[in-house]
Amino acid sequence: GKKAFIAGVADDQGFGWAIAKCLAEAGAEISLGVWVPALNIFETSFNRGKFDESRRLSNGKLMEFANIYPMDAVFDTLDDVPQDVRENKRYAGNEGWTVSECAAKARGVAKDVGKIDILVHSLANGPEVQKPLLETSRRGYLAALSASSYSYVSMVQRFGPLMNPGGAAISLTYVAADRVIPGYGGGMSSAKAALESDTRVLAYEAGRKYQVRVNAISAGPLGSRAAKAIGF
Ligand code: ZID
Repeated sequence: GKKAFIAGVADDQGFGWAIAKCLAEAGAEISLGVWVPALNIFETSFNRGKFDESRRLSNGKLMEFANIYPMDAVFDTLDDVPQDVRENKRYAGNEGWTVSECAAKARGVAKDVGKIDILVHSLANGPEVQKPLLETSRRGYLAALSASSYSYVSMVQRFGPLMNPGGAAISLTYVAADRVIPGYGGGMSSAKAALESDTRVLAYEAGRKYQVRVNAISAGPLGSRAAKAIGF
């Protein structure tokens, strides 16, 4: 079976979960990268059976995850993590959650069970998404790009070497990258434009280097936590 690593699942409402479900139906083994501040509630809900109904596969079994890793895709290495984040109580209880450390953990797994075939980036964050671009701060804009665009570059960089030739990386984009969508502010439209351009360049580079495909899907609307937060 294929091995998939999916970053950006923290409940059963978003695209990451839906993709996990499809891959599980197709027989893939799935590992998750869960945003550190959301991990505790995700695991608690999971263990209490809150997701059991949506874990049910057509064969009657429940979808299982081979690994659930804490992850924060705005940090590449431990050196990048500022003191206040290191000491934050939601982060301090977890370790190895930067992108490079997640890849290193996955590599440990890969040694035992084989390399990754499918890499999914289903994450975005724009702290000022509710503000029009005209009112967006530099900090908010750069945060949107860091979480929503560079995070994909970082993942393909760090996970690319762990992927089987013929594998595929995929991210989720939005048409606001090339058309004006009022309400999709805070630099999120810019972030999706960067994501789409980077996807083309990464496809060229990682295609040659690792023989993997790199794509982005422009998603239709889904009532995820992220979408509800911006009233979409
Ligand atoms: P979600 O909240 O389920 O997933 C986002 C995940 O990102 C959450 O689990 C967060 O914990 C995680 N996350 C945030 N920051 C970090 C971080 N630093 N490190 C690691 N994880 C982090 O929401 P979702 O499923 O909507 O989002 C998944 C992807 O789909 C994102 O890239 C979205 O931008 C993209 N997407 C979603 C929608 C939608 O409708 N839900 C649309 C387009 C793209 C869209 O808004 N018509 C109208 C609207 C839309 C499409 C068509």
